[in-house]
Amino acid sequence: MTDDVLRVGIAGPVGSGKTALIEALVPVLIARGRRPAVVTNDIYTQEDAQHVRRNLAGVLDPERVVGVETGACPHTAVRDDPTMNLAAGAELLERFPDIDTLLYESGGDNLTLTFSPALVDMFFFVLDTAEGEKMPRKRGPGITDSDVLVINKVDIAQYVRCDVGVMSADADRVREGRPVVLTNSLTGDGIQQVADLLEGYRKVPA
Ligand SMILES: Nc1nc2c(ncn2[C@@H]2O[C@H](COP(=O)(O)OP(=O)(O)OP(=O)(O)O)[C@@H](O)[C@H]2O)c(=O)[nH]1
Ligand SMILES: [Mg+2]
Repeated sequence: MTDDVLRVGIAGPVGSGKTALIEALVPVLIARGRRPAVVTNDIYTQEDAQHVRRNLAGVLDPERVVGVETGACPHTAVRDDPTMNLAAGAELLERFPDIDTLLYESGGDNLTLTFSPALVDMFFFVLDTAEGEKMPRKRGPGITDSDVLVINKVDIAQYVRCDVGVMSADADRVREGRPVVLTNSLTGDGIQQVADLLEGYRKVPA
């Protein structure tokens, strides 16, 4: 794995919008001159990989999307034993040596999920307003320690009695200043800010 490839994990509860975030982020990264590729994780299927290929048709070469079927708990495949994901990333880089950004979507999991530092350089944790305003207060390493906390689906907050102001203030408090971004991944609101934070990440030289 070369040092000039930025490896980014994307985690969060089931259905929070991880795939939608990737589908919104990739075109923005490409417009900024980056050359991304995507590895998705599902337990039994290639569902998310197929979704990304379909939704990014004409934007991202479908060959640059690989679906890993973990067969086990999502956190096992990205934290405890990331062998399958490391192999998927290495295989992508071998086929497309120009890749400079590898996005790894974890399968949906609980608030304790983190990534192995052997697999990613930084990770985003995606919550959504429909999970409830309380979520940041529940903490967990995904919420407190991720490099960027994304609060997605701000558009539907009003329908699920979620006060986005409270949710984001609680997130700021438990994260002690680490970035929090409010997004609507279907319209692209907040995605430029997510891209800024990704591009602002600097690897510590080995
Ligand atoms: N209204 C609204 N819907 C969204 C937003 N982002 C995602 N969705 C919808 O939420 C549903 C789940 O989104 P996904 O992107 O599949 O979520 P995910 O976290 O990748 O799901 P898993 O990989 O299965 O854990 C889909 O129907 C999306 O269209 C958003 O910002 N606003
Ligand atoms: Mg997904």
